Amino acid sequence: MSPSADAGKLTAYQRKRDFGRTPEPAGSPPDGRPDPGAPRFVVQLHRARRLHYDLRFEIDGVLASWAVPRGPTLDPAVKRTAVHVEDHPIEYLDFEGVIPSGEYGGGDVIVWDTGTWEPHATDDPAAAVAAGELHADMHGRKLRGRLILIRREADRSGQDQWLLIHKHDEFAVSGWEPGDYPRSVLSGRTNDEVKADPARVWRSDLPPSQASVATGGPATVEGLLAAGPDAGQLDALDRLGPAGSWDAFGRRLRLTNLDKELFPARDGRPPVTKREFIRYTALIAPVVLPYLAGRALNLRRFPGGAGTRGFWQKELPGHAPGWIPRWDSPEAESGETTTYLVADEPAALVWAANFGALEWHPWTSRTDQPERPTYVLIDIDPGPATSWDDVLALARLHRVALQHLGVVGQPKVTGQRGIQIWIPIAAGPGFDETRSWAEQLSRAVGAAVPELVSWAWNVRERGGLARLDYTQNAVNKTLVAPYSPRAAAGAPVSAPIDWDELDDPSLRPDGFTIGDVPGRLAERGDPFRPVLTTPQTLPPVR
Ligand SMILES: [Mn+2]
Repeated sequence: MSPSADAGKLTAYQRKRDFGRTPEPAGSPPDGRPDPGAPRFVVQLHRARRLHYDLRFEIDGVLASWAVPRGPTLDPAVKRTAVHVEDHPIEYLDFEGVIPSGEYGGGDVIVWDTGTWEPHATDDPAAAVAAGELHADMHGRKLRGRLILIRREADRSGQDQWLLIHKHDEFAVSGWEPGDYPRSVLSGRTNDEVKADPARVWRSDLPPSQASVATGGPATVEGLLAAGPDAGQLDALDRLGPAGSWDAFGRRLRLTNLDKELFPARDGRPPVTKREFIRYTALIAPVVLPYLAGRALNLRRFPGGAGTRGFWQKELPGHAPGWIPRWDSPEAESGETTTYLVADEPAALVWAANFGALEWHPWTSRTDQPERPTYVLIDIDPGPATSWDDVLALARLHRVALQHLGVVGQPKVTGQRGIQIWIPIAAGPGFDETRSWAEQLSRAVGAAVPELVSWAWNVRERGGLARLDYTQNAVNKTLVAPYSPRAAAGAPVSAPIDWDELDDPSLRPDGFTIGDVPGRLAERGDPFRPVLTTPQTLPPVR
């Protein structure tokens, strides 16, 4: 295809929009270079004049697009109408936000599903579209298996009408309705939550890698907290006996052993019961979900309570309800975990809490690209001889190093003795690259304070010093999620903090608990939000 033909691909898209008013990306014409990765797709749920789903396939550097009023389905018995619309720019893949009313397509948009796809029975999908029939194998979080688009005879409306069906294959599910899965796979938010606070907006004045930015803050978190159980539902939880059914987040959850003391007493406060832990989980679920959605979740289970020895539970048990979102690891060999829980909806986290999962440890990569992390992790892991002041000093040095590099990273206390820093990146580099980057950064920091840090692998050879653990930057290695409780007396929480709180003399690594984190969030907002909205490219460490 000639460059001039490529340049014309977005003309219709750009002509319809005023980029001074809409937050949508203006997009640039494809540069003609083949993209090395598998082609991507996105489905946006768009509440404009009429609610519809926009199904977009990456083909030759743009997104070939269809508007599907009733949405794609996995149900092979269902035929859906799809209207072929103008190509959209690649930058639209992660567009989520509010298009002002009065503008073209005015309304709210979420990324309802995304992933990769493969054309079936053709290696020229553009020609297949031109010929009126496209077969697409979908590797999304919601959409799986083969979708088939077939152009219908032109009707009097003049619209380019197509039919969308799902093949009878192993991924087909009878009765499957897209409306049952209303949340964004990118942010965990619903259209209502995006409308209430379009925290993720597109800044068309910035390069694509930085253009998706947060305007978030307390208002966002208020909206998210409001998405949790209401007073009536919390009352119902309080009124349940030791076991029973609880309706929350559109699911009926079977809860057990609610009066069991799960976390031992601390600081003169009584032990924390399972009922209180479930309550915290439900309150926090809409806030924590964006950090978990679309990722395999490793659970640390303590069915006997935090005072007992816990264990890792990675395999989703066979008795899990059928609605629990899950992911089958394609790389799993025999004896390894094959099916992981994916907390794509808040009820799934409440189910895990009832299952004794006191700690939630998400993968750093998403299930659609398990070898491509979206966070770099820095773990300041204190040794027996490391004081809290030493941990703070190491955290401050990392802060300075990140500022020097112009890289955004956000700290959180671990709920135990340490501090972790999460650095958001655009999916692309493999784990070898992120691990090596974290090692270079931490070695530069460690060189400034050699008396505090050991690089010995073996804990007995560390002389009680801290370790800057870059090795967690690996597939299926995890750090505890923001806002996850820790299995310890008093139910401490791994709480995100503002960098300036390092200077607060009352800061403690295990000082925030499930009793006070919801109030702290309502008061101060979520300082970790940049981790969701800053897809960075790592600069060289120098
Ligand atoms: Mn649309």
